[in-house]
Amino acid sequence: NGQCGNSRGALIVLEGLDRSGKTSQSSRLLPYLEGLGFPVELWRFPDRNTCVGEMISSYLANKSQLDDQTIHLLFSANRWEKRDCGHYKDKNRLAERSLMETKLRSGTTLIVDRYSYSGVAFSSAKGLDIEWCKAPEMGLLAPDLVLYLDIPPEKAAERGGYGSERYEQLEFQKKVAECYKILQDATWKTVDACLPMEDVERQIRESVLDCVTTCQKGRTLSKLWL
Ligand code: NYM
Repeated sequence: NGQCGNSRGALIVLEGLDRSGKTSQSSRLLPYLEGLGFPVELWRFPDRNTCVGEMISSYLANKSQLDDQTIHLLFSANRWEKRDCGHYKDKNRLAERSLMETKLRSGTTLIVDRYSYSGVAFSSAKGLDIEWCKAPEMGLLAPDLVLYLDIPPEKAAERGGYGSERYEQLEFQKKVAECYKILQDATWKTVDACLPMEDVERQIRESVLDCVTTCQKGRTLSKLWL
Protein backbone atom coordinates (compact mmCIF):
# COMPACT_ATOMS: atom_id res chain seq x y z
CA ASN A 1 0.00 0.00 0.00
CA GLY A 2 3.05 2.28 0.33
CA GLN A 3 4.60 3.13 -3.00
CA CYS A 4 2.55 2.76 -6.14
CA GLY A 5 3.92 3.29 -9.63
CA ASN A 6 5.89 6.48 -9.93
CA SER A 7 3.89 8.45 -7.40
CA ARG A 8 5.87 10.94 -5.40
CA GLY A 9 6.60 11.23 -1.70
CA ALA A 10 5.44 14.09 0.51
CA LEU A 11 7.52 16.88 2.00
CA ILE A 12 6.31 17.18 5.56
CA VAL A 13 7.74 19.79 7.92
CA LEU A 14 7.35 20.04 11.69
CA GLU A 15 7.65 23.50 13.18
CA GLY A 16 7.20 25.08 16.57
CA LEU A 17 8.94 26.74 19.49
CA ASP A 18 11.83 25.09 21.28
CA ARG A 19 10.44 22.27 23.51
CA SER A 20 7.17 22.02 21.57
CA GLY A 21 7.75 18.31 20.88
CA LYS A 22 8.82 18.35 17.22
CA THR A 23 11.74 16.02 17.66
CA SER A 24 9.78 13.44 19.70
CA GLN A 25 6.86 13.54 17.28
CA SER A 26 8.97 13.33 14.14
CA SER A 27 10.86 10.34 15.46
CA ARG A 28 7.56 8.62 16.29
CA LEU A 29 6.18 9.40 12.84
CA LEU A 30 9.07 7.70 11.06
CA PRO A 31 8.45 4.09 12.23
CA TYR A 32 4.71 4.61 11.81
CA LEU A 33 5.03 5.44 8.11
CA GLU A 34 7.68 2.76 7.62
CA GLY A 35 5.28 0.25 9.18
CA LEU A 36 2.68 1.16 6.59
CA GLY A 37 5.19 0.44 3.84
CA PHE A 38 6.02 3.99 2.80
CA PRO A 39 9.61 4.80 1.89
CA VAL A 40 10.45 7.60 4.32
CA GLU A 41 13.42 9.52 5.73
CA LEU A 42 13.79 11.84 8.70
CA TRP A 43 15.77 15.04 8.13
CA ARG A 44 16.44 17.96 10.43
CA PHE A 45 17.62 21.54 10.23
CA PRO A 46 20.08 22.75 11.21
CA ASP A 47 22.04 19.76 9.97
CA ARG A 48 25.06 20.13 12.23
CA ASN A 49 27.16 17.58 10.35
CA THR A 50 28.28 19.79 7.47
CA CYS A 51 30.94 22.55 7.60
CA VAL A 52 28.22 25.19 7.64
CA GLY A 53 26.36 23.16 10.26
CA GLU A 54 29.44 23.16 12.52
CA MET A 55 29.56 26.95 12.37
CA ILE A 56 25.87 27.09 13.28
CA SER A 57 26.34 24.64 16.13
CA SER A 58 29.22 26.64 17.58
CA TYR A 59 27.14 29.83 17.36
CA LEU A 60 24.18 28.17 19.11
CA ALA A 61 26.47 26.93 21.88
CA ASN A 62 27.69 30.52 22.38
CA LYS A 63 31.20 29.48 21.36
CA SER A 64 31.29 31.98 18.52
CA GLN A 65 29.72 35.35 17.80
CA LEU A 66 28.18 36.25 14.46
CA ASP A 67 25.98 39.15 13.51
CA ASP A 68 22.28 38.45 12.96
CA GLN A 69 22.45 38.68 9.16
CA THR A 70 25.41 36.32 8.89
CA ILE A 71 23.90 33.55 11.03
CA HIS A 72 20.61 33.93 9.17
CA LEU A 73 22.35 33.32 5.86
CA LEU A 74 24.27 30.35 7.29
CA PHE A 75 21.03 28.68 8.38
CA SER A 76 19.70 29.26 4.87
CA ALA A 77 22.93 28.01 3.25
CA ASN A 78 22.57 24.86 5.35
CA ARG A 79 19.22 24.20 3.65
CA TRP A 80 20.57 24.96 0.18
CA GLU A 81 23.53 22.63 0.62
CA LYS A 82 21.22 19.80 1.66
CA ARG A 83 19.07 20.51 -1.35
CA ASP A 84 22.30 19.47 -3.06
CA CYS A 85 22.13 20.20 -6.78
CA GLY A 86 23.14 17.11 -8.67
CA HIS A 87 23.22 16.52 -12.40
CA TYR A 88 21.35 13.51 -13.64
CA LYS A 89 20.99 12.18 -17.18
CA ASP A 90 17.34 12.50 -18.08
CA LYS A 91 16.87 10.75 -21.43
CA ASN A 92 18.78 12.92 -23.88
CA ARG A 93 18.99 16.09 -21.93
CA LEU A 94 20.74 16.89 -18.73
CA ALA A 95 18.22 17.61 -16.00
CA GLU A 96 19.20 19.34 -12.82
CA ARG A 97 17.43 18.20 -9.73
CA SER A 98 18.05 18.63 -6.06
CA LEU A 99 18.67 15.68 -3.80
CA MET A 100 15.49 16.59 -1.98
CA GLU A 101 13.49 16.73 -5.20
CA THR A 102 14.99 13.49 -6.49
CA LYS A 103 14.04 11.70 -3.28
CA LEU A 104 10.48 13.04 -3.39
CA ARG A 105 10.01 12.19 -7.06
CA SER A 106 11.31 8.68 -6.55
CA GLY A 107 8.56 8.17 -3.96
CA THR A 108 10.34 8.86 -0.68
CA THR A 109 8.45 10.92 1.88
CA LEU A 110 10.63 13.32 3.86
CA ILE A 111 9.79 14.27 7.43
CA VAL A 112 11.73 17.44 8.20
CA ASP A 113 12.26 18.69 11.74
CA ARG A 114 12.38 22.52 11.22
CA TYR A 115 12.75 24.29 7.87
CA SER A 116 12.67 27.81 6.42
CA TYR A 117 9.89 28.91 8.81
CA SER A 118 12.28 28.48 11.74
CA GLY A 119 14.84 30.47 9.80
CA VAL A 120 12.48 33.38 9.25
CA ALA A 121 10.73 33.25 12.65
CA PHE A 122 13.92 33.19 14.74
CA SER A 123 15.70 35.88 12.74
CA SER A 124 12.76 38.24 12.41
CA ALA A 125 12.17 37.85 16.17
CA LYS A 126 15.53 39.61 16.53
CA GLY A 127 14.16 42.54 14.57
CA LEU A 128 15.36 41.74 11.05
CA ASP A 129 12.94 42.64 8.27
CA ILE A 130 10.73 39.64 7.49
CA GLU A 131 10.94 40.05 3.71
CA TRP A 132 14.73 40.24 3.95
CA CYS A 133 14.63 37.03 5.99
CA LYS A 134 12.45 35.23 3.44
CA ALA A 135 14.54 36.19 0.41
CA PRO A 136 17.32 33.58 0.69
CA GLU A 137 14.71 30.84 1.24
CA MET A 138 12.96 31.57 -2.05
CA GLY A 139 13.25 28.71 -4.50
CA LEU A 140 13.73 25.95 -1.93
CA LEU A 141 11.03 23.29 -2.22
CA ALA A 142 7.75 24.21 -0.58
CA PRO A 143 6.43 21.68 1.94
CA ASP A 144 3.19 19.84 1.18
CA LEU A 145 2.28 20.06 4.85
CA VAL A 146 3.57 22.10 7.76
CA LEU A 147 2.59 20.72 11.15
CA TYR A 148 2.81 23.56 13.62
CA LEU A 149 3.06 22.28 17.18
CA ASP A 150 1.36 25.07 19.03
CA ILE A 151 2.33 25.67 22.65
CA PRO A 152 2.22 28.80 24.81
CA PRO A 153 5.83 29.92 25.37
CA GLU A 154 5.33 29.72 29.16
CA LYS A 155 4.25 26.07 28.91
CA ALA A 156 7.22 25.22 26.69
CA ALA A 157 9.57 26.79 29.23
CA GLU A 158 8.15 24.54 31.96
CA ARG A 159 8.89 21.38 30.00
CA GLY A 160 12.07 20.09 31.56
CA GLY A 161 13.53 23.57 31.31
CA TYR A 162 15.56 24.99 28.49
CA GLY A 163 19.15 23.98 27.85
CA SER A 164 22.02 26.37 27.56
CA GLU A 165 21.69 27.10 23.85
CA ARG A 166 21.13 30.54 22.48
CA TYR A 167 17.42 31.47 21.97
CA GLU A 168 16.19 29.21 24.79
CA GLN A 169 14.73 32.11 26.76
CA LEU A 170 11.10 32.85 27.45
CA GLU A 171 11.03 36.47 26.29
CA PHE A 172 12.68 35.61 22.99
CA GLN A 173 10.43 32.58 22.41
CA LYS A 174 7.39 34.84 22.83
CA LYS A 175 8.62 36.96 19.93
CA VAL A 176 9.33 33.85 17.84
CA ALA A 177 5.73 32.69 18.42
CA GLU A 178 4.44 36.02 17.08
CA CYS A 179 6.61 35.71 13.99
CA TYR A 180 5.49 32.14 13.32
CA LYS A 181 1.87 33.39 13.30
CA ILE A 182 2.63 35.76 10.43
CA LEU A 183 4.07 32.91 8.35
CA GLN A 184 1.02 30.62 8.47
CA ASP A 185 -0.39 29.69 5.08
CA ALA A 186 -2.70 27.13 3.47
CA THR A 187 -0.24 24.26 3.95
CA TRP A 188 -0.23 24.71 7.75
CA LYS A 189 -2.05 22.48 10.17
CA THR A 190 -1.90 23.70 13.74
CA VAL A 191 -1.82 20.99 16.38
CA ASP A 192 -2.36 21.74 20.06
CA ALA A 193 0.96 20.60 21.49
CA CYS A 194 -0.35 20.81 25.08
CA LEU A 195 -2.52 17.74 24.54
CA PRO A 196 -1.21 14.37 25.75
CA MET A 197 1.52 13.05 23.48
CA GLU A 198 -0.69 10.25 22.10
CA ASP A 199 -3.39 12.73 21.06
CA VAL A 200 -0.86 14.96 19.34
CA GLU A 201 0.51 11.87 17.63
CA ARG A 202 -2.94 10.77 16.45
CA GLN A 203 -3.68 14.18 14.90
CA ILE A 204 -0.31 14.26 13.21
CA ARG A 205 -0.81 10.76 11.78
CA GLU A 206 -4.20 11.70 10.33
CA SER A 207 -2.94 14.82 8.59
CA VAL A 208 0.17 13.07 7.35
CA LEU A 209 -1.73 10.13 5.84
CA ASP A 210 -4.03 12.57 4.09
CA CYS A 211 -1.08 14.49 2.72
CA VAL A 212 0.88 11.42 1.60
CA THR A 213 -2.20 10.17 -0.27
CA THR A 214 -2.73 13.52 -2.00
CA CYS A 215 0.91 13.58 -3.07
CA GLN A 216 0.69 10.04 -4.43
CA LYS A 217 -2.19 11.22 -6.60
CA GLY A 218 0.10 13.81 -8.11
CA ARG A 219 -0.02 17.03 -6.09
CA THR A 220 2.34 19.51 -7.77
CA LEU A 221 5.68 20.18 -6.11
CA SER A 222 6.14 23.89 -5.78
CA LYS A 223 8.78 26.33 -4.61
CA LEU A 224 8.86 28.43 -1.52
CA TRP A 225 7.81 32.08 -1.49
CA LEU A 226 8.27 32.86 -5.19
N1 NYM B 1 17.03 27.85 14.22
C1 NYM B 1 16.81 26.74 13.46
C2 NYM B 1 17.17 29.10 13.61
O1 NYM B 1 17.37 30.10 14.29
N2 NYM B 1 17.11 29.18 12.26
C3 NYM B 1 16.90 28.10 11.46
O2 NYM B 1 16.85 28.22 10.24
C4 NYM B 1 16.75 26.81 12.09
C5 NYM B 1 16.53 25.60 11.25
O3 NYM B 1 18.22 26.83 15.92
N3 NYM B 1 16.50 27.19 18.76
C6 NYM B 1 17.17 27.73 15.67
C7 NYM B 1 15.99 27.16 16.38
C8 NYM B 1 16.58 26.41 17.55
C9 NYM B 1 18.03 26.17 17.17
O4 NYM B 1 17.46 23.94 16.57
C10 NYM B 1 18.46 24.75 17.09
P1 NYM B 1 17.21 22.47 17.16
O5 NYM B 1 15.93 22.01 16.51
O6 NYM B 1 17.08 22.66 18.66
O7 NYM B 1 18.42 21.66 16.78
